[in-house]
Amino acid sequence: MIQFHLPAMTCGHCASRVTAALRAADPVCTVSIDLAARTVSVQSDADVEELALALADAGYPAA
Ligand SMILES: [Cu+2]
Repeated sequence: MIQFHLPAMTCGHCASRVTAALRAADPVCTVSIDLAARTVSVQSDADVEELALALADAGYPAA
């Protein structure tokens, strides 16, 4: 389980963009979002770096 804190993730629209970015990096990952805490938990065999890069590219850099 990998967890990222994404300060830019503020609403449901952001949450779906974050999910889409992670799915693009790893189609079979499991994504769980806590909007209030602005965190996303990802279950994935992909590289943490790769997931972080996908998030940053989508406009949601990890803090
Ligand atoms: Cu938003």
